[in-house]
Amino acid sequence: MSPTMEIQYPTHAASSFIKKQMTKQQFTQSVHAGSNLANHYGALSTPIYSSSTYAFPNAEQGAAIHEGEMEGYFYGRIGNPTQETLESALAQLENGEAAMAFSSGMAAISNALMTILDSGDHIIVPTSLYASTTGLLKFLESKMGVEYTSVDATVSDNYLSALKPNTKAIYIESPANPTLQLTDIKSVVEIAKESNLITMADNTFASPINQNPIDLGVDIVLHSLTKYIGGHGDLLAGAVIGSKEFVERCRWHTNKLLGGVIAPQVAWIAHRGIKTLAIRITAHNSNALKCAQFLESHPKVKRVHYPGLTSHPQYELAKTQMRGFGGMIAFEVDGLNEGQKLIDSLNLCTLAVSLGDVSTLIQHSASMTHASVPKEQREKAGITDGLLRLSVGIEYAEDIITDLEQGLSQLN
Ligand code: LCS
Repeated sequence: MSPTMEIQYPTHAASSFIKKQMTKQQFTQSVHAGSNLANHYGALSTPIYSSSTYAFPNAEQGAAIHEGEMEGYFYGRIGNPTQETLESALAQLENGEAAMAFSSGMAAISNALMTILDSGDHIIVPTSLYASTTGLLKFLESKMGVEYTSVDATVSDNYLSALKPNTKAIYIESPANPTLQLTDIKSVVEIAKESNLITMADNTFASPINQNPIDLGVDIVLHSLTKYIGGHGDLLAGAVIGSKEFVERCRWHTNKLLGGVIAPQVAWIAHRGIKTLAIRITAHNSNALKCAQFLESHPKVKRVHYPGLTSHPQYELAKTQMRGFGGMIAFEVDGLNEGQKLIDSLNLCTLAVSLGDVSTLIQHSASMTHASVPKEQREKAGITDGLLRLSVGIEYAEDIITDLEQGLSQLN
């Protein structure tokens, strides 16, 4: 095996599709998005503004800045120049008008949901959903009287059937955690628009390089920046991207009170991550396709869920709404014991939750990320006991495959 680390494009039809669709926008924008040299003495890397408060020029302007009537910084909970650089980059990458960065993905999601939903409102969400998002909805149900309905989001009409007079918003997670199920974003947006509903999409699994929900008509995009955007497993952060009006409500109305603001140091690391996002995602896409093809051909693997496989039931849909198929794979072995045996015998693939890291991570969804979901609901969402989730890193693809192969060879 060659020790070089060139990005390998397999000769699979799907990978030439990925290569063709990645454009100047993804690569050049990643490197430059958000930078504003003139505002920072020409500094190529926006400095970390480690200041919690900002002096007002005078009393009159101080009052105007404090009330958001005049542009300017005054207190770190509302914003900071380093944070603004990150936010501007995120808005550009997702083709949104504005963005706000938060201290975690959950801080972003809870802020957006609480900005939209009032007591008595109803929201429709996918059954296969990040478990803490489901947990948050249960929390909002018991604390605030918000209603939610979970639907199989692979069938768009299920959103239509779940509509109620008090439905306010539709929530999409595509590809979904951990099953990689897709939602037909355009057709769900159509359903929402007919009833004047707000659509929100968690785009964490795809990343803005592979998919832009706003281009498909979605109103609000959510991200855990902890994953691909940070990319190195060294930070926690999140973001809301949407219209200027909505983002300003998240900032001035909700976050001023909830306070889940991103630290300037973390905003700086997240922005640095964006500079290599397109090139990293290209490597994740390419490696994941190779791993998925290997797993699909292995006799100990019962099923592989990866939207870039031609055998995936939503492969055609994936091609219409994604530029690349991402670095996440779910695959099934024969039950919990075999799954645990496999993850315990891997050497290169690290047993850890989270995802989007440059290192390959593997976890067992039923006992880890989705352990809080009752078994019956887990199975309804396609999370079987033998389901393993692989976040394929950017190591040399054959090294990841060799590790998976030796682990699988130890199964019965
Ligand atoms: N959205 C998705 C799709 C996620 O996978 C996660 C975290 C979040 C939002 C929340 O982001 P955070 O607050 O952690 O920045 N997903 C995790 C996972 O699958 N394993 O560990 C965390």
